[in-house]
Amino acid sequence: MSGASESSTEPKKSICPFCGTGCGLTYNEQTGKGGGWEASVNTRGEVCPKGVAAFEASESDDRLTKPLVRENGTLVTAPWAEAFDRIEEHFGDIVDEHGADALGFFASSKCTNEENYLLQKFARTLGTNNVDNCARLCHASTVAAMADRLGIGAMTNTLDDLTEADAYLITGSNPAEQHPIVFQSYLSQAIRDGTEMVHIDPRENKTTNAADVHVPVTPGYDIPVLNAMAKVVIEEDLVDEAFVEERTEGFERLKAHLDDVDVAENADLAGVDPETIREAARTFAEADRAAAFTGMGMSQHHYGTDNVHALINLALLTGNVGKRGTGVNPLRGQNNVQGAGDVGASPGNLPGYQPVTDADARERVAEVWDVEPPAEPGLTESEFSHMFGDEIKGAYVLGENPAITEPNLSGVDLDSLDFLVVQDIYETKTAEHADVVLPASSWAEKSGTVTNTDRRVQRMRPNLELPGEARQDLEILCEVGRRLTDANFDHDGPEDVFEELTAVNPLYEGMSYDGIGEDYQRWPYPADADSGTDVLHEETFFSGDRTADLVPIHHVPPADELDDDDLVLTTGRVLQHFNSGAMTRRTATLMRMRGEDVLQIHPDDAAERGIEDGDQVSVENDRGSVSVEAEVTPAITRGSVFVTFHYADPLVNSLTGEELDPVAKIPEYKHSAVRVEPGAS
Ligand SMILES: Nc1nc2c(c(=O)[nH]1)N[C@H]1C(S)=C(S)[C@@H](COP(=O)(O)OP(=O)(O)OC[C@H]3O[C@@H](n4cnc5c(=O)[nH]c(N)nc54)[C@H](O)[C@@H]3O)O[C@H]1N2
Ligand SMILES: Nc1nc2c(c(=O)[nH]1)N[C@H]1C(S)=C(S)[C@@H](COP(=O)(O)OP(=O)(O)OC[C@H]3O[C@@H](n4cnc5c(=O)[nH]c(N)nc54)[C@H](O)[C@@H]3O)O[C@H]1N2
Ligand code: SF4
Ligand SMILES: [Mo]
Repeated sequence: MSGASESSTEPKKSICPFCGTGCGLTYNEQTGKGGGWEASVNTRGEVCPKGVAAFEASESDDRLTKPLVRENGTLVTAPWAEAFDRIEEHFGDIVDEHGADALGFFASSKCTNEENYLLQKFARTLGTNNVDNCARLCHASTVAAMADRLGIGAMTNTLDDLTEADAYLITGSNPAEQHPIVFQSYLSQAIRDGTEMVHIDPRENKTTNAADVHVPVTPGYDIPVLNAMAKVVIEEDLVDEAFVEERTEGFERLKAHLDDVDVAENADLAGVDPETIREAARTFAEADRAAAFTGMGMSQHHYGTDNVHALINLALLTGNVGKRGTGVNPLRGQNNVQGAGDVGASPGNLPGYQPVTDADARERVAEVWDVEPPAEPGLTESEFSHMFGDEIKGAYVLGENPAITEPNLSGVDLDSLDFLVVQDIYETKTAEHADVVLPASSWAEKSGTVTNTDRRVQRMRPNLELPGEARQDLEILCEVGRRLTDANFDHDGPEDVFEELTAVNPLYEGMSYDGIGEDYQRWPYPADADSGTDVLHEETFFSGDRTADLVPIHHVPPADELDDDDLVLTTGRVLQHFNSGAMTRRTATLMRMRGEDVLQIHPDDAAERGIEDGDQVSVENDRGSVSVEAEVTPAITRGSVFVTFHYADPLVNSLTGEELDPVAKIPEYKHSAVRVEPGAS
């Protein structure tokens, strides 16, 4: 099953390892670069710069080629057997001494469905539900709100039908840079053909350039904006009365709540012009079909779930759910973050979002696993990463880089763990703290399935040989599973694991490796159309109900209070880097593009502090401090500053807080109080 045996000189059709768009990508042997094939999403074979660079990340000289173990404080190379023996011994000891709940498992949205399925099976058959993936830091709040209201947390619509919308409301999302092919090949085309667009974002960025209305919200003040928009919809008779009557409950209660909302007051709170809010509301509500897109600007707050509830209200009030060209559409982040959740890499859910608390669901998986999973929901990664050295004694990190990406990093003490295993393709900042480092397979060497943002399950195929002694992620997970649990981990490859997955995951039931072929199968599967159900919630909501609730949502203040001279720090992304930068910084193509590890600051805020464009500034709060170059620009709203989290230096997550959303346990990456001063800190 190794990549080597499956790879041949013929380029294979695979799927891009970066964002959730899910473009088809293949290898150009002459140039070593990625090129698109005419796949289901990038139908003309178009790809963005990250797709072009994707193979360079795999061919980097920095790849791990041998297992490493910690000897007298330093990591040294060791045979595989030695690495596995140490994991078996030390994880075994932790389980014996403290119980399996003293372990935390990070699954990987960079890995396939099969690999994530095996990791959660490993954790659960070892005896703990403490298994999670980066969706916790990403769209967990979106998923929670949508599951609560509509019955399932995924894009309601598909990229294809969304081109039929007459208006887009894009909030807290910058698809021009973060989902470039979604933007170029779907949204921009529609915009060129007349679809109007509202962009709610504290910054003017490449997405804003295509907007008809820009609402430059102060980070953290989306509920006032969305409630004010809902108020305008009611005031100006823009409610879809037939839809509200047939498909919703609770209109009077919401209306009573909105009666108390003052558009001008909310606009003032959010730092925007009331007329801009009115215009945004009209653009959305007057359209025949209007689609909402939501991203990290909405989800990454300690009331991220409520933010999305407020957005769902707006979509329901205007009858924009259950039809082509409408809906509430979270653009999913990593290439397989949708899949990692679908296959159960989450502390509360078994595969297919079946709650671990459901005895029947546990029994159904136990029939296949021969071991029953624990009944209590586990800890989320945002929780257990801050309990290292206390309740949590050991951790297994599959393809994540928490040393850079978790919030409030001074509270994440990797060195206080009794035992840390890191399974990655490079010696990352996280791996530097490990007791055992396992050299794994990159996307370019593996087979398996990944699920993109609009619920398409597609197949990856290997184009490169594994470097050195690196092994397939899937083989490694089978070995640790065999050594430490009583469950069956004798899988002879991804197809075999996928078959087991389809038996325990009702959403994937009926899919097959062969059936997917070079195309895709969309969940829920099977459906009316051969390739799956396209638009969700058409006749009934996914919950099975004909109606969804309209719910009053109140503004919740951000966790950090601002002192007089404080600015609001919001963090995010740029086109040429990806998350912790582990892959993108190892590619010549992307490193030639400008780095943009700069702090965007408004000219008035800069002038008040004596800061000029290009100056080194210190950004600090009670949690930490970083030095970064200032970019003085009116693109960022006054009172706020923006910087990416792509670097170990500046380590931006030394500044972010760990206040969590009570429902989704997502941290507040998008609002921290900071002092910004000239000079390095
Ligand atoms: N190039 C690139 N592409 C990526 C990634 C990457 O790292 N680089 N990462 C992938 C991943 S994992 C994810 S999750 C997606 C994320 O994709 P996006 O959701 O687009 O991610 P962000 O850039 O974090 O945030 C989006 C926008 O929210 C705005 N924002 C900040 N605070 C607020 C607020 O309080 N309210 C509102 N309304 N907006 C706010 C920011 O200015 C930013 O433009 O991208 C994926 N694609
Ligand atoms: N301040 C701030 N912090 C944030 C965010 C923010 O907006 N602001 N966004 C959050 C979000 S949305 C996300 S998704 C997280 C992302 O957080 P992480 O998931 O921790 O970030 P990545 O850099 O994507 O880490 C992926 C790791 O997987 C490894 N890898 C890649 N391919 C493979 C493979 O095939 N096999 C194995 N075994 N390993 C592989 C890479 O080398 C890398 O170390 O960050 C969160 N943190
Ligand atoms: S849009 Fe996303 S999936 Fe497509 S090539 Fe770019 S990074 Fe890869
Ligand atoms: Mo993400």
